[in-house]
Amino acid sequence: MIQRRLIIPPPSRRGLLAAGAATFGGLLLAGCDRLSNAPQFQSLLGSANKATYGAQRILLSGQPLAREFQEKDLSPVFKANGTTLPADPRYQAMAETGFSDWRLQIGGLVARPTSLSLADIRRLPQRTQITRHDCVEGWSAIGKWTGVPLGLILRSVGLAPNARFIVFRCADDLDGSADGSGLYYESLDLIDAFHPQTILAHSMNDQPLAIAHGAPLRLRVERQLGYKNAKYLMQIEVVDRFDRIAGGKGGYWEDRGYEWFAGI
Ligand SMILES: Nc1nc2c(c(=O)[nH]1)N[C@H]1C(S)=C(S)[C@@H](COP(=O)(O)O)O[C@H]1N2
Ligand SMILES: [Mo]
Repeated sequence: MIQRRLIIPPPSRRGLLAAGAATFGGLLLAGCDRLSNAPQFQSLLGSANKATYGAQRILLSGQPLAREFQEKDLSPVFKANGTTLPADPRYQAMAETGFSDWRLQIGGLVARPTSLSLADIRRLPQRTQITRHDCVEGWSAIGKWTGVPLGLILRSVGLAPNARFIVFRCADDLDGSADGSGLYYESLDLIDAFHPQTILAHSMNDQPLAIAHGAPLRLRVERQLGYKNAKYLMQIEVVDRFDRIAGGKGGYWEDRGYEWFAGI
């Protein structure tokens, strides 16, 4: 097993709270129907998945935002960590053509599976945020991220009623395994997936994402530790459970002993 030095202690109490909230969210979905059937609510939501959206709005009303910073706070150097160039020749071929052939696959428990090009993603409504990234190895850096809110994409593909987690699959195999067992992946519950600061970022500090930082697209989930912020996104899969995926713990580092709920 790969050893990393854990400096930030695992927030086990918040982990328990979040687990409880996720279950509560499932229960709430049924009860939200009445609210989401109200006419003004319907016009607000358009074709979005109403029950899920309603449940998320209620749950998130008590969810704090991660602190946002100013331009002057940007770190002069933002360390690149973990993979800095995926070895997969298919990835490198896409990088050579500016990722024009790259597509983000979105599937699993969704009403409308789809795939999006980088141009598609740049055309959607964007959010920019300046936040601090905290790695368990004990370093932090402040960066500016621009991308599309994950919640917006999830609402447009429509979550199935049994959707519980969002799994992110990446292009890099950290172990260099031949069988794909070291492929980086991560997962979030719906609370973090629909959090307003959870974005799929294509730009960092006003520039297209560098390869070292996860080009062409990475997850930014600002209330969780660095390793939850999956780089080199290839696929998003909506699931009801993740215990049958890879090592069963919901992420590459989780499978190697780290907390799944890596709240800061
Ligand atoms: N696909 C992928 N995502 C990843 C990693 C990785 O090795 N591969 N490392 C994680 C860790 S531990 C950290 S701290 C951040 C580092 O992001 P950065 O390279 O932009 O600093 O990415 C996270 N996401
Ligand atoms: Mo990290």
